[in-house]
Amino acid sequence: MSSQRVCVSDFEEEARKVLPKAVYDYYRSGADDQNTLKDNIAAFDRWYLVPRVLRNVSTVDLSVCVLGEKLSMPVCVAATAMQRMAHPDGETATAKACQAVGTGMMLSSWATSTIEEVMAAMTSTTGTEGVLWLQLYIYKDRELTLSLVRRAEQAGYKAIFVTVDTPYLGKRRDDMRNHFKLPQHLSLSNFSTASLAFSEESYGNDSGLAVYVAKAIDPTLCWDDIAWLKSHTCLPVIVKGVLNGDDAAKAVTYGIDGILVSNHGARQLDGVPATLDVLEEVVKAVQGRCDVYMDGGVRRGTDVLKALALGAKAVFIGRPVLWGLSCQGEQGVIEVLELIKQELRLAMALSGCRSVSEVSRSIVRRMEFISKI
Ligand code: HOC
Repeated sequence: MSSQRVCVSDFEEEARKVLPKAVYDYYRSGADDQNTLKDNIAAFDRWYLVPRVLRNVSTVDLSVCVLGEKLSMPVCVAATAMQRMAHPDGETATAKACQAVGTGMMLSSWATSTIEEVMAAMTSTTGTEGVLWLQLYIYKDRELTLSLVRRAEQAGYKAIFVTVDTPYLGKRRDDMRNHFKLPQHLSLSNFSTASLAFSEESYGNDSGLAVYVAKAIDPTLCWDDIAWLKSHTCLPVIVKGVLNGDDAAKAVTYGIDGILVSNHGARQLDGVPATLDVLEEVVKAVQGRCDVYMDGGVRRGTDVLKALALGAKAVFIGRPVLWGLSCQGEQGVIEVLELIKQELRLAMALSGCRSVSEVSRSIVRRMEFISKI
């Protein structure tokens, strides 16, 4: 590992220097005043770790089973769009890195590599099929939506994560100021027409992203569409973007296979709680009837441990992976994943947890706010 990069923010700092401004801004930013963006990270400091001692932590097993697949750690790669802006190899480099580290990757519908080529790249490193899940947006055009699902099924993807927090795109000021659009040599590779591939000449004076979403994505989405999706695939369906215990309980009644507590990297509705702060509410609401995952603000091994203690089966990381990819392609992503893995191993050992199953609610305590009346 490069001696200069000892934590995720070292990768971010280097990525900021190598990326074009509009690309860095797009990856980094959140919606509106970005209060939730800051809070996703700050939330982890509101929880203390309360270790157990004298437990022989000479070996620590980080492995976990996620959606039926054994992974080397409870840290997976979140869907982030348009990764070839970060590095020429884009999503294929990220997939290979995941395979090298033994974890799973969620591929964005809006990838700059196809569903099939990402699976091929991931499989090529070890000869065994990689653990890939498809993140799905439900388009106004339902046939188009199902064609993505079919392709994922045929390519050997293991689950569908359906995004439910994006009836419209959140207001991202930097993207508006930058009139964001994809660099000309790139397109959303899973689509064949210029308008679906996000490669039109002009999107007017706005962020092209918001224009694209408003045109293509279905804002009428409701629970019946989850039932519709489930009726059209045999893959597990996980609802991505739940922040409310009542929604989580409702999702269970629709037979979903998991919930991803997510505020979309704080890129949609600003002012929503940090994901860590609602995780426990969701876990309580589902009462063990499905697995609960979380993303948002995870930057350190201790963050992962806190999320596991509050009931997450695994966490997903997005921006840290983009920073690794920007710094050094596949190798950079491997370094970020290994960094967090080693930090998690140390945090577990120092907390007296020898395996993920030994991580319990009792090792975290929320910092109390003292009122100054
Ligand atoms: C082509 C439209 O999930 C994000 C992505 C979605 C961006 C819109 C892409 O940036 O949050």
